[in-house]
Amino acid sequence: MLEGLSRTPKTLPPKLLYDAQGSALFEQITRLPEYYPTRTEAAILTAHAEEICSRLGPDVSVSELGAGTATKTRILLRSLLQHQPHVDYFPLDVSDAALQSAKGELERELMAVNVHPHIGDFEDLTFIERHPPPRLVLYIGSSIGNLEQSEAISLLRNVARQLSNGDQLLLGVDLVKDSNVLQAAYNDSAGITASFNKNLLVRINRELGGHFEPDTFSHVSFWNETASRMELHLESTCRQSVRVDALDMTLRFCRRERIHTENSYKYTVECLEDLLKCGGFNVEHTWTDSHGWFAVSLGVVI
Ligand code: AVJ
Repeated sequence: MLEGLSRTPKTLPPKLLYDAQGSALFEQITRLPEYYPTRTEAAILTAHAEEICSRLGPDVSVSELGAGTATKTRILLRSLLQHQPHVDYFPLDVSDAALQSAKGELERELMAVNVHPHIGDFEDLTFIERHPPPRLVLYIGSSIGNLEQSEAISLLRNVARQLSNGDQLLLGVDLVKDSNVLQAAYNDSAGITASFNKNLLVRINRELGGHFEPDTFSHVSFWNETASRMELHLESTCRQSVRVDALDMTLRFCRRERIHTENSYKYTVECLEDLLKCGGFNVEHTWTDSHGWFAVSLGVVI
């Protein structure tokens, strides 16, 4: 927080959006009529779960980066249980609350899945290597879209480094599309995305003794065509100073000054497949939906 708020322009990493409240708000976003990514990816997984599972190694263990409540993952696990009697499932997420909900729901619905939650971000991925091979790593939900291209490549290389011959990665990314569809998805009419974004200020207030007045900031989102990304910002509606006690810091905002809170990069299928190759994987297959809005790729470690 200190590092990001000291920068010009002020920038905070999107993983900070996911405290318990932020994760709950994101769950609400996934159910919004305008937010197409979750339901589109779920439809791809449902339509192709059998084919995906038939391309996997025998008796895989499954790890997942940024699993959240693992709602979409259940589609795959259900299908995987047609191929193997048990699944060891290792979800990683920054939100303990989301992981607890994932574990509860999964163990209730799929008794042959053993859930081993792991709280953390993507800085330490050595937990993957400790799981029994053959391995399947899930990185679905397009959260790779939060990363700059160079960061995305290093993350994939880091994943590949934990894997052995034949281990696989299933990667879900959001695709470039009509900017009106994108704009609506990140600026929904019910204002849930705005609350999700502003929750970052509420979190700073609660956890760091911040004195933000969330109502003096507005949610700003737009499509940056040159960079191929949606951008989310919090924009100060007035000139103001905000004290953050635990950081011993007084933040100064000009009117209209922004905190950059998130990028959500959109790919083409070609860029997605290049990304996988650069990250150390051979592409086995890519599935998309009928609109070409979302893509899921299966890669095998080189
Ligand atoms: C969780 C990163 C995939 O980029 O669409 C949704 C987060 N932000 N609405 C996305 C998000 C605003 C989401 N990811």
